[in-house]
Amino acid sequence: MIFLLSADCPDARAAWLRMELNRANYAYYVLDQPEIPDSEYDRLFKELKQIEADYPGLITLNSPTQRVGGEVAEGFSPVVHDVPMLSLNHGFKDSDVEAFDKRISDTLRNSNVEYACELKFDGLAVSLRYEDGRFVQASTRGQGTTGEDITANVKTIRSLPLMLSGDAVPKIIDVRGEVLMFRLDFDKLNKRQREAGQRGFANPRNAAAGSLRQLDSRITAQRPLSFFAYGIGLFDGVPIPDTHSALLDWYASMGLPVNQERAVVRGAAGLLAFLRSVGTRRSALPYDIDGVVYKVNRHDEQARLGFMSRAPRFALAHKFPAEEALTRLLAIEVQVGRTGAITPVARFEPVFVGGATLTNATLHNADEVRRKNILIGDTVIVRRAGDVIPEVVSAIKECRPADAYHFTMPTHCPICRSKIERLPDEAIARCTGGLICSAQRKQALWHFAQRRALDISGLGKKIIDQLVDQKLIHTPAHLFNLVSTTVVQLDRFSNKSAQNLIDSLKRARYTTLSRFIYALGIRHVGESISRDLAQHFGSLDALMSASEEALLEVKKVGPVVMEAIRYFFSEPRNRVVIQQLRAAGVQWPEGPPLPRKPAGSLIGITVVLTGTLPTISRKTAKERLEAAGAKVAKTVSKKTNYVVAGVNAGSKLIQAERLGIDIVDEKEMHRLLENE
Ligand code: 5U1
Repeated sequence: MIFLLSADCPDARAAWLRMELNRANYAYYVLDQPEIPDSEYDRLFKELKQIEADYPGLITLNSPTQRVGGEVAEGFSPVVHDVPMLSLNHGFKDSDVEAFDKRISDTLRNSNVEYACELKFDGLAVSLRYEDGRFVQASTRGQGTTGEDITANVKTIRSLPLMLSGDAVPKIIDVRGEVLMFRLDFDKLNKRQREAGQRGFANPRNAAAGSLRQLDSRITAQRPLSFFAYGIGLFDGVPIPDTHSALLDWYASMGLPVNQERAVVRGAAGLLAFLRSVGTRRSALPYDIDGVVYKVNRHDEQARLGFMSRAPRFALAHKFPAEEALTRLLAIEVQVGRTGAITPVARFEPVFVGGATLTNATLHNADEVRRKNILIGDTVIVRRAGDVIPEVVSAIKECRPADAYHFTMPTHCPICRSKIERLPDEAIARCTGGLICSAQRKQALWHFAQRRALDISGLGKKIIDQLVDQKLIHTPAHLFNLVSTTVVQLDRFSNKSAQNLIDSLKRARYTTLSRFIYALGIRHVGESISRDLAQHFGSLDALMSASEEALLEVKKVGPVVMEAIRYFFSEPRNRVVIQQLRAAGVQWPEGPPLPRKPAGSLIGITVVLTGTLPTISRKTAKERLEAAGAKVAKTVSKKTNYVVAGVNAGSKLIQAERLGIDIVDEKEMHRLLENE
């Protein structure tokens, strides 16, 4: 083997160096068992770099030198996931776990279901594509169907193999898992950041997220990120193991990092025992977790259970209770919302809880403050509800100081001095100032500019505050009169960013009817109702002049929503703003309303039946579906809308899962037949 070390044979030497360095990386980052000293690693690395500099043709995709980050990207391109990245249903209590196990046992008719249990990492879900064993792409989850391309950044994660090892390497595989930062690495990074005069990150999750979102992958390369694999998306070329636990073993055999804190158990008792055992060791783990995940172990059983909208029925995330902390309530102030809603907000002494420093939390409404019996001056328990939204849980009565006092709802708006009113049947008090109130104007503008509404990029809250406070705009229509010479005078604007905002306003003029309806900010009219209204009426004029009866014909529009729509369009001020927006060039394609489907119709829907249905034959199911207008196909393709799966469903179910098609059971099929 002497010739491998010879400098006369650079390709062999480079191959040997790559192998040695990759092995050292795996031993260090995955097995946590360093094989060679750092100085030796650095020496081999330097030598490989030199060979590659002298012979660029020898650079391979799996060379460890390719992890150091490359050129600066302008943005992240979208990546459509071939198999959607799902989320998990959540449970918090033992009874949620018992109900999960019962549901599964009943559906599978198996009273002793086998589960794979894992940790729920507090990181970011990513999908890694390997083709013929080679790492080719990494993407974020996004909203599940489309994420962002973060290949250059993920490539810098040392524990990730750039090439899968072993004989059974698939032609294509999407490995799903979590990118995270170990606590020690996080502490070191924050120390470095502060020493460099930069702000530290609040917690390891934020640090991991911030690192993955770097446009310059050379910066990511300096961030100590880790990865654990826990799932699969698209795959081709080799059959995958029968169980989830075997899938993870297979991943590990190919060199992918798989967490070893996992177990295969049976029944609810097994699941809860796993949770308790992890709970006792949680603080000793070197990374943050926020719970555990239970998955039905057998893949064929997973397939039989199918999915509910965005989450699989075969899995449950059991979250640990939110962390709580004590602090002192300094004040209860009120905030004015887009529709004038007055929300009491608790201001308290800063307190670090659940990975973030909290200083305030919404108290929702005056009744809630009374119900919780919280006085200003109290010592209160705070937490992050669902580990995100700050919440005041309760006051410690024993610590109540003598001068603690009750919150009273102001009679007048703190912003515009208009009267605050509370309708007898409403929990919410409202400022009656409407668009006279600058707080409501700001919120309305922000809502209007949101990505899901007119999508005016570059128009954030701070800019809206300035535009309103300096009386440069009053209504959304005024936005379209802005010129860059005005914008550039605001804080935080350069000539270029001012022009960018003007350009994005130009683009935002071309929208869709449903986005425009949503952007108007009509009470109770969210994105989904806006879509239904646009589809139903086809034009804004038709919607604006719709009668009560016509509005009530729209799916999801009941009396409350109907009233809100009628009230909005009856307001002369709102009609003027709409007119101004149209005059400013805001436009959308309009057409005749779409023909309404006859009741009970599944016209245009393609369904595939597979397996034995519990109560009716496949023949009867086919007849019923066809009678409702559905096409019943024999094979699953991208055109399939639903797969109805019964017991012993086979390859069609697996194909549906791979293509991300909605899988329903017989019960849901009956619901479809009734509702559509
Ligand atoms: N450990 C683990 N985390 N996690 C997150 N497994 C796991 N599986 C997931 C997610 C979102 O999803 C699949 C069950 C679809």
